[in-house]
Amino acid sequence: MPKLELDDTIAAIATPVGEGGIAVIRVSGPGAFEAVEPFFASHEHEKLRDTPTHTIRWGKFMDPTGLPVDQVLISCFRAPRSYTGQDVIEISCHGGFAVTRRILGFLLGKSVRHAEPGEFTRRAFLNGKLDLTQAEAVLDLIHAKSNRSLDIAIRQLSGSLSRTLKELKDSLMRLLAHMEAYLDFPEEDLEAEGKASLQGQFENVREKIRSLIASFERNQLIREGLLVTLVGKPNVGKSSLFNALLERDRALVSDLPHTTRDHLEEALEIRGFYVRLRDTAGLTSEPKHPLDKMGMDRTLDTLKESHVVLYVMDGSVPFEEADRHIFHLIPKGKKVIALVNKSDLDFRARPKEIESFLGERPPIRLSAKTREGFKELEEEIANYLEQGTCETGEQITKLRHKKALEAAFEALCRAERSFQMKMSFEFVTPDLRAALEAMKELTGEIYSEDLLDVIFSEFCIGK
Ligand SMILES: Nc1nc2c(ncn2[C@@H]2O[C@H](COP(=O)(O)OP(=O)(O)OP(=O)(O)O)[C@@H](O)[C@H]2O)c(=O)[nH]1
Ligand SMILES: [Mg+2]
Repeated sequence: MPKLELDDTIAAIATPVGEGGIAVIRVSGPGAFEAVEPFFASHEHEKLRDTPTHTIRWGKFMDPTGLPVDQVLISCFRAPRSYTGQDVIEISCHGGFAVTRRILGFLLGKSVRHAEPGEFTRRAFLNGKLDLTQAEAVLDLIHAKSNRSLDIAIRQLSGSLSRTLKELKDSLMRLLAHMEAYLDFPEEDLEAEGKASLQGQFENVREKIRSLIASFERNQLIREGLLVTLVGKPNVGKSSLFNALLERDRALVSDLPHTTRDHLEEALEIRGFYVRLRDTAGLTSEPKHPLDKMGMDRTLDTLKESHVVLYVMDGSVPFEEADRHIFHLIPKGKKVIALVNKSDLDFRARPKEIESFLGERPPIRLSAKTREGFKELEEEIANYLEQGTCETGEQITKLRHKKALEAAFEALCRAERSFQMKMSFEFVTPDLRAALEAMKELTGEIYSEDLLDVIFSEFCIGK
């Protein structure tokens, strides 16, 4: 990406491409008002340059020959009270492919250029409207696929992570200031009380950083979705359960074994969590057809990746040795929820036999046909996610955050070790400073153009 300036004016369509009720074209920069003025005929014959900030004007967007292009609403925001911190105009026009292109086309020219992806938010960051973690939260908010990820993104955008990081930075600065004070007055001997207090400060910051790092793993499941896979013998009703959970006929279902040959994946939301549900080819101890074998190999690969395995049995037929065999194909350590399907039919599997290998947790009896037992299943999945993810306290969402915090953590631990070894404070302060720098990189107080390019290139144009 070329080096981006702040003092030019940019424009882009901020809404998705296609047809819709309205679309918004956003213009930001010192020349925003002048750029739109020649094309706007206000209903009240008012000039845009006289329009106060945070007001909306109705009128027509005219082409250079004076012919109307569309009826529009123009929202005016004057610097610094705008999203980017600059003069901003948002043109709300009708949401059509041609109309938005035409309006944008007239605006772009000598004094206005097309915005790069994420450039509006990049300007907001450069103008101090957002710190870097908040700018990243804008992207998380747009990409959120469930209520839980949305909650985390909005909290981060509101600045709650920024406040926690600021507290950590302040604590590190206090620690550094104490150490430096003793450096300046080497004759002053540090008393036991002072040492204990410094040690307490080290521990406090260290543990807070550790807890933030740990929140990354938990959040990964919330963001990227829990992979939940249905496995079992052919014909036990995996595809029927898949369809019933999705509430639509996505997978083929038949009473012929091996109906499903390849796995299918669909997203759904369970109690606010983003879940990726997978249907798989039925497993047998001895596949007869080469295609069955290929399907089974795929199922075994899927099992390795899964976070939760829904192990399905058919309660309407006697339990077989094959059920036990399949159960043992599930890799150790996976969260397994055992399901006995077809509860609407007579129960012919003997519970004792099932329990003999499932262990202490009884299976959930359910029916793809009547949806009996679905609540219990959803609860079990949600409980698993809540245990794994919903600790109270602040959370981080990006690998970048994790890496910066790990760098801060390591530097802090080095400083703490030197302090405990009673080394001169000259050997402690450089590591403390390194920890502080890592924290500043996290919030964007220290940044490089390359870093901004990486972060904002993930954004869509117009954000
Ligand atoms: N009565 C009843 N029939 C069911 C239920 N679930 C599935 N079936 C029937 O069982 C048969 C097999 O269902 P599928 O969903 O195709 O089974 P599958 O496990 O996906 O089978 P494969 O794809 O071959 O591995 C079909 O005839 C379904 O209508 C249920 O809860 N109750
Ligand atoms: Mg199937």
